[in-house]
Amino acid sequence: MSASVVSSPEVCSTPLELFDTDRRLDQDERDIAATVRKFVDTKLRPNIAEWFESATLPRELARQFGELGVLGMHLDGYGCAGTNAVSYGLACLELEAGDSGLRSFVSVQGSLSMFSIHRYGSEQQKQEWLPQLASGHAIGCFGLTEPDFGSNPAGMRTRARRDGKDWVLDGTKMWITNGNLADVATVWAQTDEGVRGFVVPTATKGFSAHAIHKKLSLRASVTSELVLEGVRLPASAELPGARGLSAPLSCLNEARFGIIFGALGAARDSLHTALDYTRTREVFGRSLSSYQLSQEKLANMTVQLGLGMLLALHLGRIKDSEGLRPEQVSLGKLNNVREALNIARECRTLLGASGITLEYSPLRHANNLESVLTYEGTSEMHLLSIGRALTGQAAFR
Ligand code: TGC
Ligand code: FAD
Repeated sequence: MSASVVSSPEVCSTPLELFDTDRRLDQDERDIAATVRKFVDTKLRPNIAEWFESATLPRELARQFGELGVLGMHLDGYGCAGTNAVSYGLACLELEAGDSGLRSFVSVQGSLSMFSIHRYGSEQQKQEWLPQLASGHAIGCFGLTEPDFGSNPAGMRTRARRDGKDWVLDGTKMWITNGNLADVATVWAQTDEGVRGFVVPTATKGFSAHAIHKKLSLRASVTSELVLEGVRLPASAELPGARGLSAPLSCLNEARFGIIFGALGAARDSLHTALDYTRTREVFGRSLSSYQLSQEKLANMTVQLGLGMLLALHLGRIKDSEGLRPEQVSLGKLNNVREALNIARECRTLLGASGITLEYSPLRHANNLESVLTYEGTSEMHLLSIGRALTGQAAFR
C-alpha cells in the first residue's frame, strides 16, 4: 500500500478537512481566522437568532469589531491592520458563518466606506475619518444605488451642483446598508464633469436616513433609504481622486472580494448544522446520515463548498500578488454565492420541519444569501461581466 494513502476512512471533523485547505494558509492567516471564529462563536452566535428575529443590529458591535481589528483590516495606515487579502477574506468567512448581516457590516465599513476614502480621499479626509472608522467609534455607509438605478448606476439621478465654492447635493439613495447607523456617508452623484464622490457627515442639514422594514432577508443588518435635500458641503468634501463611474465600481471590487470568501462561511455553517442533525435524527429506525440519499446530498455539498474554497484561495493569492481583474472577481462572487445559496437550501431539506425555525441556521443563511446574490452586482450582472470578457461584447444595454 502506498504510504501516502490513509489506510482506513476517518470521520472528518469538518467537511473542508477533505480539501486540506487549512494547510494552504500561513500561520498569520490561520491565527486571524481562529480569532474571528472564536469572537463569532462566543459573542455573536448566541445572539444572532434574536437579532435576526427582532431585525436589529446593536450599534455597539462597531466598537467590538474595531477592537477585534477587522474594520478596514486590509488597508494600510490610519489605524488599519494592513493584512493581506486572504486574511481579510478569511475574516469575512468567519463572520458570515455567524450571519451575512455581520459580514455585511464589516464589508460596508471597510471595503466601501473606508476604502473609498483611503483610495480617493484627501489627506485631511483620511486623517479625519479613517482612524475613527477603523476603531468603530464612527460608522460609515456607501450610497451608490438609487430607487430606479441599481444594476445600472450610470443612470443615477442624484446631482451635485457647484454653488460658489460649495457643493449642493440633491437625490435619493436606496437599500443602503448601515444608513441609519452611519456618522458618515460616501455619496456618489452626477456633476457637470461626470460622476463624483462626496464624504457627507450624516449630521449635515438636509441629509436624512429612513430605515427599510419588513425585510425577509438580512434582518440582522440595517438597510436604509438616504434622502439628500439641498445638502450643502464645502469643496473639501469632494473625494479628489474619484473621477467617473470607475471610482465607485473599483470600491465594489473590494467588497465583492470579501463576499467570495464570506458566502462560504454561511455554507459551511449550514453544512455543519446539517451534518450534526443527520447524525442524531432517527428516521425509519436509523440515523438520517446513514441513508444513501442523505450522504449524496452531504457529499455533493462538500464538493461544492471545497471547490468554492479553492477558488476563493486561488483568487486571494492572485489579489495578493498581481491583483484581480474585475471579471475574475465576478467569477468568484457569482459562483460562491450561487453555490452557498444552493447548499443552505439543501441543508434545510435535511432538517425537515425543524429547518424552518430559527433554532437552526440554514434557512436564515439561505434567506440572507438571497440579498447577497442581489447586492454587490446581481448574479445576472456578473454573468454578463464574464460574458463580456469572453466575447468582447457588452450585453448590459
Ligand atoms: P462600464 O462602461 O463597463 O464602466 C464604466 C467605467 O468603469 C470601469 N469599470 C470598472 N472599474 C473598476 N472595477 C470594476 N468592476 C469596473 N467595471 C467597470 C470601466 O473600465 C469604465 O472606466 P472608464 O475609465 O473607461 O470610464 O459601465 P456600465 O455603465 O456599462 O456598467 C457596467 C456594470 C453593469 C458592470 C456596472 O454598472 C455594475 O457593476 N453594476 C452593478 C452595480 C452594483 O454592483 N451595485 C452595488 C452597490 S453597493 C452594494 O450593493 C453594497 S451591499 C454591501 C453589503 O451590505 O455587504
Ligand atoms: P435591478 O437593477 O432593478 O434588477 C432587477 C432584476 O433585473 C435583477 O434580476 C437583475 O439582474 C435584472 N437585470 C437588470 N439589468 C439587466 C440586464 N441588463 N440584463 C438582464 N437582467 C438585468 N447599494 C448600495 O449602493 N449600498 C449599499 O450599502 C447597499 N446595500 C444593500 C443591502 C441589501 C440588503 C440589498 C438587498 C441591497 C443593497 N444595495 C446597496 C443595493 C444593491 O446593490 C442593488 O439591489 C443591486 O445592485 C440590484 O439593483 P436593483 O435592486 O435595483 O435591481
